[in-house]
Amino acid sequence: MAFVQPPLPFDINALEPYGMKAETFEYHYGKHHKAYVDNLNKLTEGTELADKSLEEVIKTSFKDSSKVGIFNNAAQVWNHTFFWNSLKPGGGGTPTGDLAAKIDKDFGSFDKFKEEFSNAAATQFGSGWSWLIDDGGTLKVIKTPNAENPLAYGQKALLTLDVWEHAYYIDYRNARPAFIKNFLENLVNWDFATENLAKA
Ligand code: MN3
Repeated sequence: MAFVQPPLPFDINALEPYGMKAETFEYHYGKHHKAYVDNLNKLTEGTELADKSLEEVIKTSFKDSSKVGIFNNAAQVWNHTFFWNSLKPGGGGTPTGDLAAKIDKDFGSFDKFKEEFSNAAATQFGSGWSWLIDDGGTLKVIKTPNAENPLAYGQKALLTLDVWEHAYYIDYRNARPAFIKNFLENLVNWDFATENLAKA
C-alpha cells in the first residue's frame, strides 16, 4: 500500500486572515509535502518497508546509513502532517486544563514556555523544526535539524513549527521571528497539543 498525503485539516485559504496565504499552502502542502510523499513511495516501492506504517519506517530508517533518503522523506511526510494539525484558524491564546498546568510546572509559566519555544525556533540554524514534546512525563522544547523529529528520538511530540525557509518565505520573506510570533499569537492549535498529551 502506498503512503498517502492526508488532506489539509482546513480550507487552503482559511489562514489568510491569520497571516498565512493560500499561496503558502499551494506550495508548502501542494508541492513540498506532496514531493516527500511521492519520493517516499518511489524509494520504498517493492521493498519490505512499503507495507509498514509511516511511524515504523521512520523509526527503522533513523541512523541507518543505507536508508538516509527514506528517513528524510518519511520523516518529512510525518512532520508536515503534524505541522498542519498544529495550526488552526483563530488559534493562539493559551492552553487550558492539564496541558496548561503541566506547562506552568515544567517551564515556570506560559510566558516562559513561549520564550523558550520562540528562541528554539529562531535559533535553529538552517532548516529544521521547533517542538513542544513530552519526554517521559516532562514537557520540553527542542529543535531538530532537517527532517529529524521527536518520534525518531523516542519522544512524544505535542506541537511543532516548521522553520525551513520555505515555510515562511511567501508570507514573511526572511523575517523568521515575525512568522514565529504570528504562529504563537494567531495559529497554534492547543486542542491538538492537548489530544497528543492525552495519548498513551
Ligand atoms: Mn516544510
